[in-house]
Parts: sequence; C-alpha cells; structure tokens
Amino acid sequence: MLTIHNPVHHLHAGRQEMYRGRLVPCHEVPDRLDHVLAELRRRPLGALRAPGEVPMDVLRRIHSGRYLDFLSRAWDDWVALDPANAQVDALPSVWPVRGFRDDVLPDNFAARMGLFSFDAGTPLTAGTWQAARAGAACAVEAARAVAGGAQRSAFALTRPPGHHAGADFFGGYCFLNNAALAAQTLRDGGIDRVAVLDVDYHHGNGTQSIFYARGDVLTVSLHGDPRTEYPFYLGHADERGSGDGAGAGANLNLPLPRGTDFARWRAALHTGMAAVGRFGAQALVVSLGVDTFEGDPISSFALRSPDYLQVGRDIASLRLPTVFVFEGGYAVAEVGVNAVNVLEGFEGAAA
Ligand code: B3N
Ligand code: ZN
Repeated sequence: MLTIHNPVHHLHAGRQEMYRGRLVPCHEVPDRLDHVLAELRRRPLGALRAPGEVPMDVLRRIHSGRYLDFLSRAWDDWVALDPANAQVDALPSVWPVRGFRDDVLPDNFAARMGLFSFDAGTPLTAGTWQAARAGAACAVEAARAVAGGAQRSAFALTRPPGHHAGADFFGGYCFLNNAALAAQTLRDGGIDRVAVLDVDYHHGNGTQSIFYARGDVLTVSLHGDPRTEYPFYLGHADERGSGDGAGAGANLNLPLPRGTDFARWRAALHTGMAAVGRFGAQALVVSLGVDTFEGDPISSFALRSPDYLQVGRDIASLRLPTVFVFEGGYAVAEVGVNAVNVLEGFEGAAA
C-alpha cells in the first residue's frame, strides 16, 4: 500500500479550542500524525512519499471559489487587523443562522469567519492553509494512484482532517474535505461509481452534504448518534440523499449510542458494507478515524486496539480498489497502532 504523507502538516498547530465555555488545549495536534508515521516506519506497508502541489482547479471540484479565496487569505487578513494577532489563533464567534443572508460577503473579518464555519472549536492558524492544501494533495495523489491502477490501495496520511468540511465551510478541526477530493479524483479518473465509507466516531457531515444530491458517489457513515454527539445537526438515519435528485438513496447513516462495543459497531460496519456492495461501487474511499477507540479523550465508543485489525480485514472483503484517508483519533499514544492495525489487517486480507 502506497502512503502519501503530508510533510507540512505541523504548520497547522492550533493552540486552543472552545469547549463548554472555556478555551482548552487543542486535541487535533501534530503529534497525532507523527505517531502514525512512526508506526508505519516500524511496520512498513509499502512506499511512503510526500505529494506534489495540488492545483487550485482540483480543489474547486469540491470547494467553492469564494471559500477557497477566503481560506487562502484568512491568516493574512487576520494579522492585517492587528499585528498582535500573529500571536493568537483566529476563532469564529458569530454565525448566520436561519433567516440571515449568506449571499453577501461581509467586509468584516469576524463575519467572514462565521459565514464560512460552523463551530468555535476549529482554530485557524498561520500555517493552516499551507497544511490543508498539502493534505488535500495527499488525498488527490493517493486517489490518482488507485484510479490509474498503479496501486490497489493507498493511504493519505494527513492532517488537519477533512470530513466535517463542506463545499464552503470549515469546522470540526477540518478545512478541506480530503475524502471528498479523493472520491472526486476517482470519478474524474474514469471510475463511474464510488463509495465513501466513514468509520470515524463523528458523522462526516461535510462529505454527506457535498455528495447529497449526487447518485454517482454513495456516502455511508457509522458514528455517534447526533442527538448526543458532535456534529449534532446532521447524521440521522432518515437522511437518505436528496429526494428530488439522483442522490435519493445514495446516503446511509448508521448512528450508534455512546458506549457501543466492537460487536455492535462491527454489525453496523457490515450493514454499511452491504450498502456499498448493493450500490455497485467500483472504488472505495475510507474516512479512517480511530476515535472509536475506548481510550479516546473526546469520544465514547469502546473499540480496542486488536479490533482494528479485524476492521481492516472486513473492509478488504469488499475487494475494491481503496483509498484510506486519515481523519480523527485523539488518544495520541495509541493512534499510530490503531490506524496501522486497520491498514495491516486490510493488506493481509487483500493479499
Ligand atoms: O466534542 C468535543 C469535545 C469533547 C470533549 C472534550 N473534552 C473532554 C475536553 C473536548 C471537546 N468537541 C467538539 C468538537 C469535536 C470535533 C471532532 C473532530 C473529529 O474527530 N471529527 O471526526
Ligand atoms: Zn472524529
């Protein structure tokens, strides 16, 4: 399995996120990726390399032009407000809810931050754009290698993660939707039917919203029930794809209660995999979050490290060309073992 890793991920290093009225240290830290990389070097699964630059028009296949303009300039705009801002991350604090207009781009920086985001837990830092763009390049290159047949499977090892980012918004520690870019790259590479299987603890609201009206990309997510779990406002079982378009039936959500153990989680995985099979997917993107781990500090499922080997074996049984894209997982000491267990289980069973 080819791994494309993001060599500049550490340029995105948020200091604090808002949680229950307090600023707390960020969970989405550079160490996470370094642990996965170290584990991959300890248990090599194939070639490991950095990506080239991803052209902006490839990003525009998924994200709106005005969002990309905002994101690419946001840090400079933030510091231009006050040079002292260079020492402080930018966090949104005001949002347009129902009834407000989103078609007028505000001049005010805070108002633009709110227009293009949905939470106060996702700090924008000096290197966010550079890191996110290089991360997107990892996903696109991994997908190109699989679409062209050069690789049967590839892993985009990158952060910041992506599955909460929509066509024109950031949030949930995500800025560019790497999995969506991978799926679109597979489509643009001539693969007619692509499935995204999101196994992260959190619902992949960004990926769902990007493909919701489309019939060529199936999105399946198993996750903490949004009635109690972030991102709260999307991820329910009755969201099946837009009813009046080709997307009807091309989205499947499998919400699970807090405390879900591996047996119950695995049954949901099999339900999701059966949907991928029925859809007739010709390639698969896996949003690989390992915050389903029992020791994860912000999540509440109960998977154990050896379970991830079985997750990989199960996914391999689909026998599809597969792009894995790294998402969440905040038990930093175990994140490398857990992520590489999935990949090793997959490779062992796919051989
Ligand atoms: O859910 C949280 C959260 C929960 C517990 C925390 N503690 C115990 C300090 C802190 C934060 N925050 C909301 C933002 C969650 C973003 C999840 C990103 C992710 O992994 N997506 O897949
Ligand atoms: Zn997550």
